[in-house]
Amino acid sequence: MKLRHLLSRISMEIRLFISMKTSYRPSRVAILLLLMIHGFTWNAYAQSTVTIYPSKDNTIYADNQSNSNGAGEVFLGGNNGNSFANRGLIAFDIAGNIPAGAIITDVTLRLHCSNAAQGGANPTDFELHQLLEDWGEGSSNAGNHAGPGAAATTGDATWLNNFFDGTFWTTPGGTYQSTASAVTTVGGVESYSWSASGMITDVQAWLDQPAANFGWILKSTEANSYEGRRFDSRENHTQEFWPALTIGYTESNGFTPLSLFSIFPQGLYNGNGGLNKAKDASGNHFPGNIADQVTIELHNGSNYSNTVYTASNVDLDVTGSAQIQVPSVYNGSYYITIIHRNSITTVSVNPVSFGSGPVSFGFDSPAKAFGGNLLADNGNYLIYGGDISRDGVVDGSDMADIDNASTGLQIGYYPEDVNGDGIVDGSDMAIVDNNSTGLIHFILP
Ligand SMILES: [Ca+2]
Ligand SMILES: [Ca+2]
Ligand SMILES: [Ca+2]
Repeated sequence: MKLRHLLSRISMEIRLFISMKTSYRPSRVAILLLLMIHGFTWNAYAQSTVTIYPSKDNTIYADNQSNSNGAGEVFLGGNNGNSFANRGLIAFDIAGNIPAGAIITDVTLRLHCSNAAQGGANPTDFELHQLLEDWGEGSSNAGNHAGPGAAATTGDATWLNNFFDGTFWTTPGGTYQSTASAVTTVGGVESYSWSASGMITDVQAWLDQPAANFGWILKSTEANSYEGRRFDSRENHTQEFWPALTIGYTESNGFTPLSLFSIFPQGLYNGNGGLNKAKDASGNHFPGNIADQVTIELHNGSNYSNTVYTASNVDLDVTGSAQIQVPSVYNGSYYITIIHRNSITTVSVNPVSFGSGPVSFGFDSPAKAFGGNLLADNGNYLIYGGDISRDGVVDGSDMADIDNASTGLQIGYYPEDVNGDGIVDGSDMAIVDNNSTGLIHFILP
């Protein structure tokens, strides 16, 4: 079945289900389709993991500045016995292995140390730094020992050249970011992992701008002699020992899930961390665990008067939670605004960043609402009720609305029914009266 047909079938089934005009019960196929759609929604932000091997790796030598080891089975890092530094260069094809637009969540580099100076007696910190200039891997091969390196061939990186023998590093020894992206202490012969938030930043940048992906330089702190380590390269005859970069990422597939929690319109609050279901003349107005509906707006983070996205008729469940899928074209920072049919419009204290994964936000403390505009109730915080006219203030005009409706014995799902029990009466007036005395009004950025 085509997705469009499937969606229209589901939409029809839902409309029938909600209308309740007949003794309609959703068919098994409808329930199955709803489950499928639910699963589809969750999978819309799928987590994936991939492990890739280097696109190139090499060694540069401080003492033999025209040597290299492009095609060798190993690369080196750390100071040798004469306190000359060796540095490893390593790069991975990120954009060729991760879909564009993905969000990087985890990065781990595993290297196999196959030889350590003095048996690894001096555990040494090895740092990964982001390289800022491109470099090459030629056909030089220093063999298994690799210590002094071999004469560089065309295109090899050396201490002086990023591409032998035509172009030079801006900074001899490699041009790299001074702050390390990750540090791991290396002792004896075994496998080691580097994993830190700086590497996530690097890989995300390389995915988003492949032309700036020059990989990392691996170097020790270069403070002592005899701290050299030999690591297996991508040319090693044992694939198990190749450098391996494991990357976790999520794909938005067009939507960012927004999960809102602790949305408690005062009138519906049950006094115990949940909401009563709004009623009409014949009982619960909404099916299932839906308490009421709200409108969720995203407003420009630097100009609140600009509404960039609106989701209307969003189900608010009895736990005070609501979920929407925000099109991922909205990837900036936005004020989240909650609009309820008879409550004070309430706004997040700051713009919330979209575009880097699922967003979760709750009005669970005054510090989360702009202007601290929430009502404390035994450890929970409520959205002020009683703005029936939806003009941003609870005052005499809202009282007049209730007065008129209650005189007419209004029963049903009406904005004048502030506490949602299906009847407009004095209990609704009490909420409006209190909040009007407190001069409750909206506070917008
Ligand atoms: Ca190599
Ligand atoms: Ca009002
Ligand atoms: Ca009422």
